[in-house]
Amino acid sequence: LKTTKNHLRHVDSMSTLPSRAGKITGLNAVILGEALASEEDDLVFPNDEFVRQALVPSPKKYLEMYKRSIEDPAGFWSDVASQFYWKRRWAESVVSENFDVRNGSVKIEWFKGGITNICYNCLDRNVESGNADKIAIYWEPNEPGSQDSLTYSQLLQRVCQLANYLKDKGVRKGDAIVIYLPMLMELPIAMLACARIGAVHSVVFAGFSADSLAQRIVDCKPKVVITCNAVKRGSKVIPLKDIVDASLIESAKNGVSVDVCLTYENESAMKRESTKWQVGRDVWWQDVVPKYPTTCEVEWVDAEDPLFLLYTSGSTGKPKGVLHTTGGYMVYTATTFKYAFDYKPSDIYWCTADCGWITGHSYVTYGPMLNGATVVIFEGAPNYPDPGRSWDIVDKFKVTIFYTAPTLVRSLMRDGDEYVTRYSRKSLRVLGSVGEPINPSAWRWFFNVVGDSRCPISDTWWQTETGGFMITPLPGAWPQKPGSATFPFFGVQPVIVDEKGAEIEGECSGYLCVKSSWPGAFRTLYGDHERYETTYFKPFPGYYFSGDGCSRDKDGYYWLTGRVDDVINVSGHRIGTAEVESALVSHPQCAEAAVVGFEHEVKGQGIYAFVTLVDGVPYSEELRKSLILTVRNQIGAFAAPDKIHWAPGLPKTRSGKIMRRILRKIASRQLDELGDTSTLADPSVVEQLIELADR
Ligand code: 6R9
Repeated sequence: LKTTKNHLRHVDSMSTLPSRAGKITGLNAVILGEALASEEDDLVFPNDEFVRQALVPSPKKYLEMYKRSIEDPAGFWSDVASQFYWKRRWAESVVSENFDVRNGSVKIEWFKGGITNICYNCLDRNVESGNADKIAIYWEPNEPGSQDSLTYSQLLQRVCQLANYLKDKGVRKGDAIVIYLPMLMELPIAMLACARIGAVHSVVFAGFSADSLAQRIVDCKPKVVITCNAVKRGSKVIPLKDIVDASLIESAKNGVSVDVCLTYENESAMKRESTKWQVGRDVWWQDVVPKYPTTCEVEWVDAEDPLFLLYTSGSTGKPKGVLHTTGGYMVYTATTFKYAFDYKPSDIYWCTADCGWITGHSYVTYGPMLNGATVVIFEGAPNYPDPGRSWDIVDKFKVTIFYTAPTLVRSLMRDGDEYVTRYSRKSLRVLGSVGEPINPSAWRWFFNVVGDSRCPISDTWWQTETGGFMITPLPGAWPQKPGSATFPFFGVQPVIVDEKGAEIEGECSGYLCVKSSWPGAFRTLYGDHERYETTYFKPFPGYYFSGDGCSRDKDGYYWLTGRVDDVINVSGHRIGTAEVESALVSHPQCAEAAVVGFEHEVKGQGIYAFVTLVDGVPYSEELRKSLILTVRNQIGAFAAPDKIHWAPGLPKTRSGKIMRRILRKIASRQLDELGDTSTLADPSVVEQLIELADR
């Protein structure tokens, strides 16, 4: 209770937020840019017109709702949950949790005993309430010039056909299905079909290599793998089915064989005649699925039954299977979507994330569709055929809410304003950012150039583990500070702790933790509850530890400062340094590798690898390329190191621990800030590394 009170005090400081000075008028949004003491004092106010129509139009309204969500979570969340369809209402206790490892095993349950189905709530509920003919999905293919769309009732029919097919193949409640698809409409269709029959989907981003896919297949043992033959990204054709074939050979070697590989023929990328085929196992989607009935009984599930598994990177080489359940996730993604984007039924919403990441789960598929929103899905790359493509799509579909990642903002910013300003973008009203901290200059460009200084930016901080937004602006509710994710969402109690796990109050920096659960929280790591507790609940007992550093300023705004563990964030993609290291050392000529992140102008962070070669092997350009190729093959192109630094030795402590602190400094060329190297087993390796820095 004490921390809750403290937290409410932080939030209360908002009621004394600097108010808009009377002298500044006439602008849509007022930017107090000039005589700033620091970024903390840089306030961007929402314009009056926006505030008038906003769902949460003032700090006061937010505070009222926020206070209730903290003081009476059960009341607050059951009111929200009642807007959904429940076959049977949950039992007496809305939430039951043990959040403190010191009191036994960590357990989180929301709406336990409630019986529902998230696919039903996304589709049937919208169809039955008058939205049958509303567009659910606009699909924009890689090549400009055409488009496709599905209404809510058409989407429901497609989902039912696939659900019936899967049932026919023996898929039952609780069975896993791996989905390895690019951004075709079939990707959300597949997710929703699984949810409809209670199967647990595990979407694997279609940029992952055969080895990474195999690793995930071996872990979750799916009954069916759903993929397509190929995809075109920009001008490049990627033969996805070949990757799946290789991964299935690899999985079989590890004792996991998959009976059915349902393959969508993505004709524009590759004809079926050119696709390699294993008769008996492989089935063309178009040959079987359309033959099934367009209605399918819903499998009613408990709120705590698993909905999906999504593998994410941690600080060891083995990806973690983050498990989300049904009821709490449903309520949480729907509510966060609605408030953080100030969603109105007339909005056209486009999130550029791929469904292979959590953002595509919560904010391409579930959150928006639970609200009956119209969602744009784009198959291609944002710079093809040119860097104006995003704005072309915005104008084409009259997108009102545009949600993307800082890496895209920075790369478009580099391409020049003219690619933006040649399009109207008048439809836009809310912008969003996710994946990594957005630097104030990119924020400003996004705000001024893309949004014509008219659209608030929701810089949403959250994680695969949190299921939905945790710290985020509510557009229209309060002034923004470029680079700050601002304040916690309803029901979320962030705390900042020091190394010892003691909560720090007021203006401070430290480790970002969360006190007590929220409905969208993950419930375990698949098959490894112990790792769940060790990673997230043991570092600071009593709290969920996010792995992020954070500071809070004098006005109570939160500023995320990046990961504090061995996870790096490249173009918003989470990559464990250990995963890249283990790929590198699998190369026969690599003896040892240490990977760190370094600041990268466009990607946010780049991957910097120190590599020690096997004795007697000389450095060569060819070897450099072959090392990079190894990582591409084992993890995926997005994890390829930007820099290989030859290292005759690595700086290690006497107990053999690599001192990454020193490697980070070398990677960023802060050579006069190496700090104390005296505890190294062999301090001379540092000089050698500096000598080889630009080789
Ligand atoms: C949603 C998502 C999670 C990590 C997280 C943090 C970083 C995400 C951010 C942000 C600053 C934001 N992160 N959003 N940092 N500001 N708005 O990206 O999930 O892939 O699990 O990554 O991303 O470091 O810990 P995930």
